[in-house]
Amino acid sequence: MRIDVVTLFPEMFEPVLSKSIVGRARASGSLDLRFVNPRDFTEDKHHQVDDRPFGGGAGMVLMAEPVYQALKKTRRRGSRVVFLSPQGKRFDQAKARQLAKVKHLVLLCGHYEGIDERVLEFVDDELSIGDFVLTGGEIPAMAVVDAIARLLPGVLAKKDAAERESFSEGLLDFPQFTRPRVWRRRAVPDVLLSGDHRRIDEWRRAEQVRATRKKRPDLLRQPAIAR
Ligand code: 9D3
Repeated sequence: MRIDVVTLFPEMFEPVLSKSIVGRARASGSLDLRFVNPRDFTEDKHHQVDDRPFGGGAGMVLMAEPVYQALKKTRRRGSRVVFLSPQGKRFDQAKARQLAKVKHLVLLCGHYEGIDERVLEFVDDELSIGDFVLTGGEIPAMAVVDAIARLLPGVLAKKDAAERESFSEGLLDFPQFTRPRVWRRRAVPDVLLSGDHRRIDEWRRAEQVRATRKKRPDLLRQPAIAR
């Protein structure tokens, strides 16, 4: 899969997306991740990418032309252009699965107060990562890349494949424990040391339901097909 991120701040991404599973996905060729800076498509001597909003108001608006030129250079037939914006539909695991099937994704990051409305015509999808205000679309774009990368074929080990599906069951994870067996007088539940995998599976399923009821009761009232 190829992902191009259109951003005024490409240098924000590499320290995060060169590590861990995303870093491995890129090194192994499962993910080709590149960056395009609208500033490189300006022709004036100050490389201006933003300007004051018509009608007045605080902050700066990303200008249409540098964004349009960056998109024009980047998109091809069959590309999916996603704009990260506080006005977007909520990005969730169902959306991650859907986007992981796309051959070429273009993630457009806004910054400042937003982007000139007239470039939204060149956008297929507008997504938010939640109802809170960030300073730009870069961190949301990193979250989207991360969520997609781990779904690409061959990125997670075989034994993690079921884990990869876990959110789609609509329940939270069961609790995890590792060595030592007793830590500061707190013991690991005996069942996990029993070697009885039927009992372990039953215990884990019960804990999933318990955790979901306690932490995210809203998930139990939602049909799992939405995920
Ligand atoms: C909603 C606030 N807007 C009206 C005052 C101004 C504004 C604030 C912050 C416009 C853009 C931004 C930058 N945020 C994003 O680009 C963004 C975002 C977010 O802030 N929260 C959750 N998801 C996303 S995706 C992109």
